[in-house]
Amino acid sequence: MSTDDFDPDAVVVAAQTADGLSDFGDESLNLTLDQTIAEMAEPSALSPQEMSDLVVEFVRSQGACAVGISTTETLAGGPPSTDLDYVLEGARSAITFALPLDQEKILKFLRKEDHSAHQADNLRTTAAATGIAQGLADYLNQLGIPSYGVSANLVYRDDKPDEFLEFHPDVSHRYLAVRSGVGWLGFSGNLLTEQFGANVLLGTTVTTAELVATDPLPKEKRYCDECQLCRASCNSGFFGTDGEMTDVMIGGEEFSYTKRSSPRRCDFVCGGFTGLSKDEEWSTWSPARFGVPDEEEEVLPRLVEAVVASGARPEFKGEGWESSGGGFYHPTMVNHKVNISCAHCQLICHPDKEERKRRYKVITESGVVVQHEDGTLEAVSSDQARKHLLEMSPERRALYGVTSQNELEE
Ligand code: B12
Ligand code: SF4
Ligand code: SF4
Repeated sequence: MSTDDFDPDAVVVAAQTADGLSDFGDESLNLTLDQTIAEMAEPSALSPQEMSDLVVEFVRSQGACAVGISTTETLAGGPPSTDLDYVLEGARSAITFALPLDQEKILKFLRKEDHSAHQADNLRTTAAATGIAQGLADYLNQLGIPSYGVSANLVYRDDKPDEFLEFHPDVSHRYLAVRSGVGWLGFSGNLLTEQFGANVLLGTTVTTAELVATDPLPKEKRYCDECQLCRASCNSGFFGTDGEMTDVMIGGEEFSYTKRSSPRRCDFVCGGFTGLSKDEEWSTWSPARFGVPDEEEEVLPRLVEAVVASGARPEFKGEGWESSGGGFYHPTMVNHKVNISCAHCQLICHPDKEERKRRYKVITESGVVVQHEDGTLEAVSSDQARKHLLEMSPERRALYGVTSQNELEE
């Protein structure tokens, strides 16, 4: 048929038969088209496996490097943060996925060459995880399947007095991810994926759709060999040292990670309020050197002191839309930004053990960070860092956690 013979009205008439479906004369063509139209418009035409394939493809097509599905059956008996009903009544399944962080930016962050680029990548990947989860929920909601996009981070339960500061998540992406095979929980408690190790961020969509659960990662793909380089690169004392583990049962499967102390320790260091190593030879990106107490009950008062001091220091610098500016807002603080200053336990954990060792060397040989008056950060030798602080006024030095000159001269 040439384009001159084409009659669009004839096609419309042919397609609009009494049953509302197509009639092109050819029976086999009719069957295929009728099926396609029904499937395209009616989700119930899809089997649970087809619907599962669809949601997995949805998040993969948006950049997920690993995806898993958990159901109320496979999450049964898990900790409270595996209860899907908490965010969506009648929920039956959850799709959890991992988004990789940029490796080049991670290496520059660990070498202390560029703080802002990795932080910006982390913030945008977090936003993308929330956005993809919400996008899938929007899609399913519009197909008539009630669904909910879980925020990637910084949403904490506040149901009981003082619960907010316990940092119990609405839904724990890690628990859902490990149960559904997105990755495996390492010694650090971080979720380790086969391809990018712990260098990923996680997202979840909760749905009332009946989906087919995926299995936990097979043994041969669980690479954590308890090298403990995560613990060695942590200046906060977050990870236990006595071999005690936290064991969690989820849907009849047991998962373990090292016993950790209060999340306040990680807040202290990863939030940028302090960062110097015990031997004073290297630091995180924090220019402050408040000591993290060994005694658990002393951590919170010391953290409060360090947080107050940080408010009077210049903001971290970072210019232009490609940077993270002076940090990001956290719900525990009003009108004051915090910065990702460590994340060593996550960023060091690459599937290749030799790469983990290289990253440990990089971290411990990258120097000590100091802050200039305009807010810029610079990594220098430990001696230069002491000199930098000695040249400050006592008042300004106190903002970095140094209250006596002797501490620097010893
Ligand atoms: C709270 C939180 C923190 C807290 C506490 C960490 C923790 N305990 O897991 C702090 C501030 C310390 C923290 C630090 C970090 N975090 Co964080 N954090 C979260 C958050 C919001 C929930 C973590 C979680 O699942 N906790 C539950 C379990 C794992 O914690 P638990 O203490 O062992 O739980 C025990 C009890 O508390 C109890 N329990 C569990 N849940 C609940 C709920 C209730 C109501 C009750 C009563 C009890 C209870 O049962 C458990 C067994 O005894 C998630 C986002 C999310 N919504 O999932 C991100 C998340 C885990 N964080 C992430 C990251 C990257 C980090 C950091 C590297 C910092 C950074 N730069 O971003 C460090 C890593 C520290 C570490 N090794 O864990 C990523 C992890 C990615 C990965 N590959 O694993 C996540 C998933 C964010 C994301 N969307 O990607 N984090
Ligand atoms: S750094 Fe080593 S011990 Fe820690 S989680 Fe990764 S592989 Fe496991
Ligand atoms: S993010 Fe840093 S301070 Fe927090 S647990 Fe990991 S290594 Fe320790």
